[in-house]
Amino acid sequence: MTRTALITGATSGFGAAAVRRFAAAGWRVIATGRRADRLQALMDEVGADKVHAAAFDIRDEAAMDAALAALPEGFRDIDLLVNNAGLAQGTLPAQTALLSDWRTMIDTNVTALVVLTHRLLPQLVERKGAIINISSVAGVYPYPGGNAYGGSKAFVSQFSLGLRSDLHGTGVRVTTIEPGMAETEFTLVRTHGDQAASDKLYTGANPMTAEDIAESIFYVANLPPHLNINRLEIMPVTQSFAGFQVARDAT
Ligand code: NDP
Ligand code: 8X3
Repeated sequence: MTRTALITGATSGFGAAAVRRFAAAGWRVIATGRRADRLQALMDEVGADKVHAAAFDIRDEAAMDAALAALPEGFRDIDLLVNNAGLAQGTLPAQTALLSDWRTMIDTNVTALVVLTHRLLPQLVERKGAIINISSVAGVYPYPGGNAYGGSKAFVSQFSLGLRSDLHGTGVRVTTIEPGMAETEFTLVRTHGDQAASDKLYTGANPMTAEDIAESIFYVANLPPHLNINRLEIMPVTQSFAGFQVARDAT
C-alpha cells in the first residue's frame, strides 16, 4: 500500500533530502516551504505522481488551511507528518539579541509546528500514523547564543513526549530527532546570509549532511509498527560537549 508523508521545510536541507529519500522508496510526499520555485524543481526532478508541492509560509494559518484543503486526490490520506521546517536566527547573547529574531523562531519552530500538528492529528489517529519532529541538540544542551533557538527546540522535544503520552493506545508513533551540526542552509539563515561564516563553521569539521538526517528520518518511519523510538540524538563524530564556564572577579 502506498503511504503518504507531509514533510515541511522541503525547499532545502533535511526536508529536500527527505522528500527524495521517501519518494525513491515509493512514498507519496507533500513537500512544503515558502520558495515555490524550489518545490517546483523538486517536483520536476522526482515526479508529479510522487511529489505534491504546497508553497506557503508555515506561520500563516489561513495559507496552511488552504494548502491542506487543496491537496489533490492521492495525497489526502496522510500517514506521516515530518515537522522539519524551522530556523535559528542570530547568535547574540540574550541581552543584545533581536526580539524580532526570537519572535520569528518561536512563531516558526513552536507555534506553526503546533498548529499543523493539531490540524493533522485526527487523521493521523484514524490512520494509525506517525509524527517525526525535528528538534536539535540545542534543545538539550545550552550554549552561548542558543537562547530562544534552544528554548524553541526544547519545546519541540518536550511537546513530542507529551504527544506520545496523550496518543497512548492509538497506535500513533511519535519521535523526536535531535541532530547536532549538519551542513545545510541553516547557518546561512542564522547569520542573515553570511556565506563566509557558514563556510568557516563547517570547513574541516566533517559535519553531518542533509542526506544523513534524511536517512535517519526514513529509518524511524519504516520501523516495524510495534516499535517507537522516543528520541534520537545524532552528532557528527567531530562534535561533542564543552564544559561549564565560570566568570571570575577582576583581580
Ligand atoms: P535549511 O535552512 O536548509 O532548511 C530549513 C527549511 O525550513 C527550508 O525548507 C525553509 O523553507 C523552511 N522554513 C523556514 N521558515 C519557514 C516558514 N516561515 N514557512 C515555511 N517554511 C519555512 O535548514 P535545515 O535543513 O538544517 O533545517 C531543518 C530543521 O532542522 C530545522 O528545524 C532546524 O532547526 C533543524 N536542525 C538543523 C540542524 C543543522 O545543523 N542544520 C541541526 C539540528 C536541527 P523556505 O525558506 O523556502 O520557506
Ligand atoms: C542546530 C544545531 O548545534 O548548531 O540545531 O545548534 S546547533
